[in-house]
Amino acid sequence: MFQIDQIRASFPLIHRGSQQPIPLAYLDNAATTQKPQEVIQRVQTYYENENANIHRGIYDLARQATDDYEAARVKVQNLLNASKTQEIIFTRGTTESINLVAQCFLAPMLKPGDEVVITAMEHHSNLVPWQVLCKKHQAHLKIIPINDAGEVMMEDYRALLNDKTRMVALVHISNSLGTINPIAEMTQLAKQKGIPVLIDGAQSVSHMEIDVQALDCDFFAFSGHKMYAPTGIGVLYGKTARLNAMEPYQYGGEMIRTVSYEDSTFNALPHKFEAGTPNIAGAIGLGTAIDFIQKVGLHNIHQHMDDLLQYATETLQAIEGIRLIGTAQQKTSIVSFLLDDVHPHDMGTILNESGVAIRAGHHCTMPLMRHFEIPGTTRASFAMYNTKAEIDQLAEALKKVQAIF
Ligand code: 7TS
Repeated sequence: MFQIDQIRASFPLIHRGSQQPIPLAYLDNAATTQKPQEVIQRVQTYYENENANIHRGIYDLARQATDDYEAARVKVQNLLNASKTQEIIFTRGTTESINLVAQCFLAPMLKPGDEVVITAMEHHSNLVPWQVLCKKHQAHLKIIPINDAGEVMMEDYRALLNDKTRMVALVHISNSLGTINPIAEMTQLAKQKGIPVLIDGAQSVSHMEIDVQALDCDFFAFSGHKMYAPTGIGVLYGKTARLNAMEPYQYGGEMIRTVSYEDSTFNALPHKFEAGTPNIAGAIGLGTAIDFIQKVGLHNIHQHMDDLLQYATETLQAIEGIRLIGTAQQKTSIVSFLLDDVHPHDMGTILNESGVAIRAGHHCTMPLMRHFEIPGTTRASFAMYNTKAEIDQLAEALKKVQAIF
């Protein structure tokens, strides 16, 4: 059972915010979500009772910390349905996961004339790493075009895949438009030609079930902080064969097997990619966030997102002067819009005074904004604790904005 009151009570910041004279409507969840008490408590417990460095101690405390850290890895493995625990690499987040693949997987093989394919709606972190690499190697970054609704044009995508394509990198859910891309079909099309695929799951992993084996993607990246976990922790999933064939990302402790002054050998997966002391508390907190999500149920969360999206779309469309940006058939949890010719930043300021926390700007998708010929949008993005009342609060605030301008 999805009990919204109980869920809201589980998030201290949401609970306190709702008791303010002007209640807080936190609608910036695509940027980062709030954290449930269980996650906050788990991190605190770790520091109070369990803190030790991992993978090296022989005393109980260090063993416990290692076990907890590795147990979190198993939780991630289960969340993604990865076949092996060693395929889960802890990183700082989506951005680092993508950079790791760009530098350790693609860079060593990229040759002049090669091509990398991405969509027109990528977050800068799934665009700039490939762009820089392509420039360095005289390769070409190819962009899958989108239609006016913000959906990828599948025929153009098919036509872009050829024997020069070395990598396809796709956002699962657009952080600016809410579009759910048909990544299963898109991955399959690339795999039929033997092209490796990375999926940016930053916006999807907290809203829908992911099965990396069914998808058959080579890499899948996400951030903990957008799924109720602490900042500074994220994941790169990679197929064993891909990860084994790659050079290490960083060099130092943890990732070595033997070191002499002349030479070093490197550790097995996943440690080969986790140089230095990792974010132990973050990983453990991520494990607790996964437990929390699974207790609520991803299916229930997805359903709630769809309900909120539908309500928000109807409510906003009823306001004269609203233009929605991103009207894909397959869409979830995010509404981006413009109101008359009010600049999104001015709007954000006035909404703030009404207790509405919302993002305004280009959302780290500047080329996408250029595609729509707009400077940016105002964006409401939902999480499991959001309500229709908060969408009403947004709508009322927008009417105030209209009255002022
Ligand atoms: N990919 C997508 C689709 C994202 O939405 C984001 C962050 C990232 C990658 C980068 O994630 P990070 O955790 O490494 O920073 N998106 C947003 C946003 O929409 N507003 O703030 C951050």
